[in-house]
Amino acid sequence: MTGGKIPVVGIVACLQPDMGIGFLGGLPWRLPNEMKYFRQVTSLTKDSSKKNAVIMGRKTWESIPPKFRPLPNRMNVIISRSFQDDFAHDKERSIVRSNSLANALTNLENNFQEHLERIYVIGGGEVYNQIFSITDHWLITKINALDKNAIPAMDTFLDAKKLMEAFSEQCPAQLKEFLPPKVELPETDSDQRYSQEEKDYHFEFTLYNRK
Ligand code: NDP
Ligand code: 53V
Repeated sequence: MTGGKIPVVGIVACLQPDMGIGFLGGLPWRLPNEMKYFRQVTSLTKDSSKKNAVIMGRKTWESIPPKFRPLPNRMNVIISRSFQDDFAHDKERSIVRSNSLANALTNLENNFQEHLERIYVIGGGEVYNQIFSITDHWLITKINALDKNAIPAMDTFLDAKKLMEAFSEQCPAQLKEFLPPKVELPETDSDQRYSQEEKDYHFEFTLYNRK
């Protein structure tokens, strides 16, 4: 069967207002409920015959605790300029190693179109910076520190200007519709937003579509 192209979706958790995403190669926070959302969104599909692919930079791959990688039930695509091959697929482990983002996307499109529902780009900063022109959607978890005097240290950021130029935030109902029905969302708050508090943070799940 042939179809349109596989949608490419950026997924990221950012601390407001500066859109910080990382520190010293790791995440600046430990938020199990946000991680659960990330796992469900990237693992679940609307069409049960399909899977999702997750594309990540080599540094993000290396920062995932070894016992959690490859991320289960997803095709894990790691990109590094030092890899030899355009697209080397280890089917047993569901890992692909690719020497460029363009090669990774082209090969997924050409060889896995019928089997993949979405391609999620899961980080980190260098890779996000390259995908504003090719993503169809962004799933952004907007995190706020409850105590404005206790902001964690961050050294990696999402380019908010590039995001705002090309994408606009959708209403919460659109987010719900976009996600596979089995993704668990918190109750909506008084503003009808999907938000929750965890540890020292408040966060909100949002969807941005291309303008
Ligand atoms: P990345 O994870 O973006 O990895 C960068 C590496 O990816 C490069 O050094 C290169 O590998 C490879 N790469 C990038 N672009 C290409 C390309 N076009 N073709 C081939 N290879 C490419 O690193 P960052 O340091 O920017 O980001 C890591 C940070 O992001 C960490 O702090 C992490 O915790 C955070 N993060 C945060 C997330 C969030 O949602 N808050 C999500 C994911 C990560 P090589 O050097 O081998 O050539
Ligand atoms: C995202 C840097 C939203 C992500 C990446 C893949 C990530 C990075 C990482 C560690 C993990 C800490 C941890 C524990 C268990 C399992 C994993 C995979 C990780 C994950 O170190 C990410 C991400 C998140 C969390 N949320 N919204 N978007 N791209």
